[in-house]
Amino acid sequence: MQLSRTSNNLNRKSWSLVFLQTLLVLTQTVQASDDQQQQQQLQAQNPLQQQGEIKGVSPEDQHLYQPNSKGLFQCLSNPEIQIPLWKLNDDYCDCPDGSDEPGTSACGPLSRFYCANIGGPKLSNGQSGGYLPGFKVNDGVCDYDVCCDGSDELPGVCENKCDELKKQNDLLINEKVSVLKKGLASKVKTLNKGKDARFRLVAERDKLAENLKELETQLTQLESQQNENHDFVNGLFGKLDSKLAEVDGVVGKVVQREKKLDDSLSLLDKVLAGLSNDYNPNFNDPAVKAAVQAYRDFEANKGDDFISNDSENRKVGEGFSDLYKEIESLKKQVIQLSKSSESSAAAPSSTGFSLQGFMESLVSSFLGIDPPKKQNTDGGNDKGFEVADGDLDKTIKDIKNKIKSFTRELDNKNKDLEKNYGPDDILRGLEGECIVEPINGYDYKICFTDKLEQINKGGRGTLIGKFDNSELNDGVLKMHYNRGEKCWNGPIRKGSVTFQCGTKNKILAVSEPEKCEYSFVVSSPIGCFQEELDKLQNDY
Ligand code: MAN
Repeated sequence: MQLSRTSNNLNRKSWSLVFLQTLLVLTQTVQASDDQQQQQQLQAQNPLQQQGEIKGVSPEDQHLYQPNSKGLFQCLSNPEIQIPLWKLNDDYCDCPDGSDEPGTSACGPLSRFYCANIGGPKLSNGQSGGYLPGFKVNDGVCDYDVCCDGSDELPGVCENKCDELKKQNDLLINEKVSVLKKGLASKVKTLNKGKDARFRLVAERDKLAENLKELETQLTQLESQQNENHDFVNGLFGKLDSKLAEVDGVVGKVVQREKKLDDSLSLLDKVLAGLSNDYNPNFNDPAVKAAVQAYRDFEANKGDDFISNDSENRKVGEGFSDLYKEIESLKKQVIQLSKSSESSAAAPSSTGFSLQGFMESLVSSFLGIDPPKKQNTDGGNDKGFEVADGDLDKTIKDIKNKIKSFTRELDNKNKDLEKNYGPDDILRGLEGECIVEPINGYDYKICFTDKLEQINKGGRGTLIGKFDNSELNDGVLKMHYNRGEKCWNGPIRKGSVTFQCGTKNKILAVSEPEKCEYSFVVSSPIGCFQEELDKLQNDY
């Protein structure tokens, strides 16, 4: 009995346990089926989650929304946070990264919404499908620029415009392709002109460099010839001067000796005159009588020019001084004459008169020496002293001036060759071309490789800048103009020109984003690039 009661008790307990367990399982099953039902119900009600696809997620990202082994969704950037699937797109933000609400605006800018845009135009990413930031979803605005299918709003709010927009876009693309093709064809001509212009400039630069070299050689020759000639004339007159000094010395000595003789003679004359007058004839001294007689005979026959006087001696001295002066003046004339003849060193004399020959014979006969031998550099045909028109100093001066201006010109050409005229020097192809457009009360004038001007109604042009350089960035060509007129109370004016593809050169717009800094948009064939055409043709 006891045993059976005990056994009964045990059975009751076991049954209770089994019952409880069964109840628990049943409750869980009912709960799970409630969850599933709720989820199914929500899915059925929720247009944001249809046909097993998570709304707002691109086809390639759908797999990220597969439930894990526990049947839960793991937030994409925070996998430790796991939520039941029915919480996806339930308009409540559960995940910190917004990944549970791709099809609603619940997570604001954290989430992003994908719209498929089937049949729509390709977007800038090269695909039709686009992404909108989450806060633009269900805001009552149809964001057709990204979602042409209108799927960013609840059904019925935005009609699908993908077909219509695709047609419009196709027209635009076709137009763009046609402009690009025409522009590129015309660009080839400008490119060729640019290449020719560079070629010409290089040829001019090389010719200039060659001329400059020739002038420098000529200058060196003329300068050394000038020095040589001056040395020659100076040497010649140096010898003449020393010979004259020698002769002057000898003549001086002769004059002095003559003076001494004159003095002695005067003394003797006085002595003999005294003797002749004062001797005593009563003393019969035959020697005295003979001397007196001889003196009286001499006096009677000597003539007027027997004794020289000082004035004659002076004349000899003055004669030498005049000779020196004449030689000095002759030296000056010779130097002048030699300069003139040197200047035409390369040209033979038309007169046939040779200064060198003349000088050599003149000086040599005066000196009684052989004429000096001048070294010839041209095989014996010495033209250095032949007389012709012109002036060596002037020729040298002219050559020096020419060298200066040639050097400046060469420098400018080299600088120009280093300037950035765009890819393949294309801007050189627009050399000399200008375009004008009236905008905002001014005429704006762009001369491509020259000046950029703002012309007022009175016709006065204000220089915005002179062409300086260009750059090509991301397929966009830009020219820079610098060093314009100073702005009143402001900076030096400058401007930039951005090219866009067009069939003609035309100023489309101008703005002054900063005071006296101007920004132009110009359509031109040189703004067209094959890469852009290829991209358009490949992408659309
Ligand atoms: C002129 C023009 C303007 C410029 C002002 C600056 O009016 O060149 O573009 O802004 O001068 O004083």
